[in-house]
Amino acid sequence: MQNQLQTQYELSHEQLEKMRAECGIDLIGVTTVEPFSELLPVLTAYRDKGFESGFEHPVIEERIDPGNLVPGAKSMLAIAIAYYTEDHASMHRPAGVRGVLSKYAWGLDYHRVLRDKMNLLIGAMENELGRTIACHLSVDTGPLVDRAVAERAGIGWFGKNCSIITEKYGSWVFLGQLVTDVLIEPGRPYEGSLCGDCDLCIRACPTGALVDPFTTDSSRCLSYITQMKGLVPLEFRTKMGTRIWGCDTCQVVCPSNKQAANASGEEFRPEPELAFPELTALLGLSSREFKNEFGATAAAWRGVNVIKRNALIALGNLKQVEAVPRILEFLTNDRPELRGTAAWAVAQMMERLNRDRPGLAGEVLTQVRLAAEKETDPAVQDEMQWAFTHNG
Ligand code: B12
Ligand code: SF4
Ligand code: SF4
Repeated sequence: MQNQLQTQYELSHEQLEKMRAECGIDLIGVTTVEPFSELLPVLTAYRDKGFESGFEHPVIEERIDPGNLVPGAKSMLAIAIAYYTEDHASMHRPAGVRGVLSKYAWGLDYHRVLRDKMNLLIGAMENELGRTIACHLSVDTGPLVDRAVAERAGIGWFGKNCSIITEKYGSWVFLGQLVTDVLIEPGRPYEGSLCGDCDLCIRACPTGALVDPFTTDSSRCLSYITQMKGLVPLEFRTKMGTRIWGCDTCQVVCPSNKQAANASGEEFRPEPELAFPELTALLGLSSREFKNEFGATAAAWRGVNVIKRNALIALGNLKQVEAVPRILEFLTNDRPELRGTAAWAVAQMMERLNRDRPGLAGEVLTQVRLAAEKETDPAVQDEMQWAFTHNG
């Protein structure tokens, strides 16, 4: 009876393992296309509590039903690609006044890398089966909950920091999935989370975004905040430190990442000038220059103004007095979030300016006052007013 059932599967795990290695995929798992019914209350509560970022696919019913994505869907393949290369560990901030991009944006944009590898996998499966297969592949921007798919396919377990943690590569992996009409035996998920009593990530999170184990309030998460448009809420600006894009804190502290194997591919090898960009250089980039320099990374999709705003915040946090003349130019910029953030950034330096450069301190206050008089955006006016009342 058991043999009869096994012969129904069209590809064995051995065949899949061979294709995985040939296609440069680090981990592969299989699950069914059964709906993720248990996620319905989780995703609904997440939305009702206001924890969503707005980057999630909007229709919850579609997020939990892989079977709808392909006619005759029978299985789902989950893949993981590791991105922590041997160079990540030895990377140091080069000299100069610099910010930092999250490690996930240090190499090539993972969306492209994973899509390419999954397309190779589709080709390999078609070769093996001698037929065209129906497929729906997605990485990040598809309807499915990538982490839930990976967990059910046995790729890893949920950490209390919400990340999928794998035995071999820790949580430094990107996830993708392929819904297909090929019947493959499903793998087995881990039996729950392996975090045990640890709560290091929850204690280390700078903003309290991990409001409960396994739950991130996006509106407090610096990964979201560095990507949001407009003015960053005041309470998070100093907490951003020198983060220009994303946040790695809850993964860096995780013991499961201490022994993580290095990524083997070349795609994510870091380039120090991009990983730790020079802050005043960022302020000077045009949209075209930004696209040329950062367009191939995962840090480019929100455009240059979000990056400039974050660079202004980082300069304010570093109290970079030398950058004051450059920052003051932004008080009359055509972007309200840059005008307002520039006022905040110089206000961070007033104590130091009053002490070390009183002449420049007076000039700063004059320029902020003049800008405030001309300002028409009420939110920016508030920022400038705030800068006046916090002038050291
Ligand atoms: C929206 C989004 C964000 C938002 C919200 C994050 C979040 N936690 O949901 C923001 C912008 C904040 C974000 C940040 C990051 N993201 Co993001 N993001 C997504 C996206 C598009 C959707 C996530 C989603 O659906 N969330 C819904 C909530 C409810 O899910 P969840 O928080 O993961 O919670 C799950 C578990 O907690 C579990 N659960 C619930 N209750 C319980 C109870 C127990 C006991 C257990 C065991 C589990 C459990 O069920 C939930 C659903 O699976 C996915 C891609 C995708 N399409 O899925 C990428 C994705 C999750 N992001 C990813 C990455 C890399 C990141 C960052 C690490 C980037 C960075 N360094 O800055 C951070 C991590 C922050 C964090 N704490 O999660 C990767 C994760 C890879 C991995 N190894 O897990 C993904 C999968 C993209 C990809 N394809 O590789 N992200
Ligand atoms: S990514 Fe940063 S801000 Fe977000 S939950 Fe993790 S530590 Fe907290
Ligand atoms: S830091 Fe501890 S609690 Fe957080 S994900 Fe890692 S093992 Fe789990």
